[in-house]
Amino acid sequence: MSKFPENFFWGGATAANQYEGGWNEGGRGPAMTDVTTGATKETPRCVTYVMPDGTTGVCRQMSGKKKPKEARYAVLDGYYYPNHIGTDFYHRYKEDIALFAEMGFKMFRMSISWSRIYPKGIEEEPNPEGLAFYRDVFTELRKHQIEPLVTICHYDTPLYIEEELGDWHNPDIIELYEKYCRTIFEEYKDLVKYWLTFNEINHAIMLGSFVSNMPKDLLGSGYVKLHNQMVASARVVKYAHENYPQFKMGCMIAGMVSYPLTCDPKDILATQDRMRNYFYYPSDVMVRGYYPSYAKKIWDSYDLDAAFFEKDAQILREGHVDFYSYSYYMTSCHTTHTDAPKDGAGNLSIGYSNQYLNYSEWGWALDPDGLRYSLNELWDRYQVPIMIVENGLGALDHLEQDGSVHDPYRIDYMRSHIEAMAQAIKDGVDVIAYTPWGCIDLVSASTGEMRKRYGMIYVDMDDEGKGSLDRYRKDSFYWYKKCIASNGEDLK
Ligand code: BGP
Repeated sequence: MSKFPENFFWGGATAANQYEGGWNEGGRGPAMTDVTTGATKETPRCVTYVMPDGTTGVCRQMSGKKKPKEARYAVLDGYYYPNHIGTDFYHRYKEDIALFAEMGFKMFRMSISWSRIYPKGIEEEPNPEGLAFYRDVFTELRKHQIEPLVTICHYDTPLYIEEELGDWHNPDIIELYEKYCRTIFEEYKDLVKYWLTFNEINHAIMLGSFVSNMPKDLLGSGYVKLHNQMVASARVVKYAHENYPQFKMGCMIAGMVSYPLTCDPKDILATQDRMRNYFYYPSDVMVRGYYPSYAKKIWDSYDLDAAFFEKDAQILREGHVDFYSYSYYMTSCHTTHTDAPKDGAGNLSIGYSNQYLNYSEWGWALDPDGLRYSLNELWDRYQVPIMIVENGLGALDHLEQDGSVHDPYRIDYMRSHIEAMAQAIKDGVDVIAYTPWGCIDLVSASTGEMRKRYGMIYVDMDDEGKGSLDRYRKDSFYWYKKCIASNGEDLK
């Protein structure tokens, strides 16, 4: 008997801003990702803008610093914006979905670009061309018996909302998001059953884990932003449950999984704090329907008024999700002994080196046991079905003359994580889906690079946007196909 349940959702995951392209086609409006430049692991991504007098400027995307008030975000000559093309799903979705079907996908995670449906986010009527595009995509998936898993917002709130309306700090955005959701729910009710309200919703409060010495008010404002998003999520979850009982609604959390670096009890406590602050805080609310008791301490530490969070208790209770989903790439270590060596760059957090683990070329810890550990922790905490909706190895691949790509490192990574997932299922965890990240090569979120590839399908495109965009099957493509065909048994 297979270690995996019979209807297990094997598949892959993508996001519109990194994959779809067609950024200014079909009536689509811009998102922040369209004014974000390419970069490398050493140089940060920047957003570009123009001042009223015509001078231009850039500011670091993740620094927490904003452009000058009077400046307007703009696409400038002389910069490269990799998200404009992504890897061209917009024009090649049929070919790509056929490849996913060939691998045997049961589920495909993708996102809808909000600004393709409502270009600024504020229009009365949706953009019919945008609606038609996703209808065609979902129909194509259904033709191949692939279940869509749709992220409603994956790092791409319409730029107009970010720039003119004050982003998610402004509670008025909640209504705009609700309108967008009502539109897509009604439009795709016969095609889509599984929805994720926001990608990595804890992103709003993770800034402090990327950048040290962030100003306190900026960190605190992340909790306000997150609260508004969680209220928006709860409202649409409630609406979906009342109007589309067939829908299954999920949260999506960045897997900020931490270990204590030593057995010093101070490190144990510091790590517990960290897991709560960055990882559990949003899902404690979204799954259980209320703020955890430790929340008050966090609000106090940022001088935030508890009444602001508590006023929405009822809707949070009424709009809790049906399942939990998360991205899992790595773990990081934490300690109060600050002289310990740091683990360098990681997209999810900056921590301390774990002497028992190896690290990827981008400095991400390779830790399949951490997947099993986190699955068990999450199951014990929430007791709802769990989807692993992102996992994978960003690595340099080489396209051979004959069109092959030999990526044994990726196969090793996937094998060890699938084995860990099987062990977690044996431990008793209800895991229902595995959709590894970037199943087809796409633009990296943190660096904007193409060279950081996750796919089982290679896309001919480089960091400057040069390439034919042709698709090639990597060795991992054939390996994953066997894995799926055997329901996770054949991992050789
Ligand atoms: C997650 C994001 C994805 C994806 C992934 C890999 O945080 O949800 O959008 O990009 O990380 O990260 P990167 O592309 O930076 O390697």
